Amino acid sequence: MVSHEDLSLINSDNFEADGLTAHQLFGSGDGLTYNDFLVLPGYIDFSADQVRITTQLTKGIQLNTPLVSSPMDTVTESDMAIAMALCGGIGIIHHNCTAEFQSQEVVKVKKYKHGFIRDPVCLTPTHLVRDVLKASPEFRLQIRENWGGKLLGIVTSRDIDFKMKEIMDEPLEGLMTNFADLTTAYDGISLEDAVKVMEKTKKGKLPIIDKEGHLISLISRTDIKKQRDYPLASKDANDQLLVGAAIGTRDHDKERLARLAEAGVDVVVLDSSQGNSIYQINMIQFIKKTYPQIQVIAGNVVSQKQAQNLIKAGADALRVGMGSGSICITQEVMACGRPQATAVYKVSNYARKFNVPTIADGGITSVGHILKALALGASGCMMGSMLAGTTEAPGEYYYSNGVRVKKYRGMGSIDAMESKDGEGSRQRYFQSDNENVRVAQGVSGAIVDKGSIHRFVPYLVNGIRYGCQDMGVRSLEQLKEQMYTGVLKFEKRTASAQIEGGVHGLYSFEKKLF
Ligand code: CPR
Repeated sequence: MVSHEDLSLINSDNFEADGLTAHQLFGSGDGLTYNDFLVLPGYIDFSADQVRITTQLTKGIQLNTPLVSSPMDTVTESDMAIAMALCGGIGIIHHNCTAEFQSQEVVKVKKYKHGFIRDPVCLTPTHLVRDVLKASPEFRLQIRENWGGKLLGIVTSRDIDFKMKEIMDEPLEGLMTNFADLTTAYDGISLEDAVKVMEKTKKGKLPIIDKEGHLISLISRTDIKKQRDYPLASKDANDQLLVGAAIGTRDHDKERLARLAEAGVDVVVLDSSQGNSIYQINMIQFIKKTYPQIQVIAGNVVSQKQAQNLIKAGADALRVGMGSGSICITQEVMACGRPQATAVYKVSNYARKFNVPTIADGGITSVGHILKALALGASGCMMGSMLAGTTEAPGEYYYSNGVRVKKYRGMGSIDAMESKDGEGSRQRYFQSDNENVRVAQGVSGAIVDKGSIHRFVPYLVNGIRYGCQDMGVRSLEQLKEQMYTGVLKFEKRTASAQIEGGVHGLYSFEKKLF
């Protein structure tokens, strides 16, 4: 039985100092990384699925999850951007490529329609069965059209798989189902209506064509059955997926920007390792004046002084980080940068006075790091290595010592800067196109196969929700509010605390995350 005195004591908030406020944690002048501290747990009176993780990516764009894929040529092209947007985040298409390629990738995301296959394999009537196998080894969708693009017929596995060996050298002409016998639908049809047509006609494939009969896309019954819903998907007012693209700040980037704007890009990232420059200020002002509909993420910055210039110029969000990336040797080579936790806290604390969201970029290697970045005031988390190695990342898998891996490289690595279309990458690090001696700021490596973004990102999303629950906050806004008002408490971790916090003392173990 608790006595009266005990009750009044227990009801008073009369604690000795227990934990540090963020202000105290970062007040000492030491630069801290995500591993140098922990958040103290709060009070739970709600379930994890009640946690709202909606956030502002920029002043004008809200996302349902705070996750952003980095504009790197081994991380984000259209496949990644589509998957990220479907899962509630956003992908930023890299610019280590021609302006034409980059804007096409943006178009693919904007034109993406859930359930519609965007690039069905197309061959001509004179192609042979063996060509079908080459073009689409798993032969899921064998469509054929003439070179002008008009749909003439369709070949599916049912037409060829029984007698495959005997007909290897037969032209498709005699095997296909002719256009006249096909059920097709016109572009613009909704997925629901298309499914109804397929149910009625009992067809497995429904080609979608335009008024002239050109093939636009394809719907496949088996694929639809595999489709899931994406309730968190990031969409614009026209119901199209959101997408970003990176650009530099040179004059000819204005041409790139014009193409991206025409393609319908929602947000551009001014891609520089040190964003506090006259070039970037001029570019922000130019974009805000010329394309007011496009949001601008400026950066990278790590100090309040750097942030001030870009906010003044009109940035809609700031990208924070210098030297914390997994592939990065900037701090070693340039002697400049800042430990990432300090950078995120300091810049976010300044930018919030102007309602400018910040994106913590680089150095995230776990869900815990995402949570810490958010707890320090970031509104979004940009990731490279976390998302590289997934099915949707550009590049092919290969085997290294028996392990299935994909390439992942820094944009300032020699490899990226010397690549054919590596101008974007060179610009990010202020290197001229015909420099005799390059100064690398990153390395090139490999990442183990992580499977699909469609499995990995939901794991991150759930992890964020459970983490917020442990901290006792029901939303990312509440997380920030508690941090800034000093309710959320932190603690530094000594070197031995970090060892204690990891797996230790085991002879062997398997780390399976989801
Ligand atoms: P991780 O998520 O892999 O730790 O870091 C990705 C971030 O690293 C990128 O979004 C970018 O800001 C930064 N980055 C990319 N290439 C880099 C090189 Cl070569 N050097 C320094 N930072 C780099």
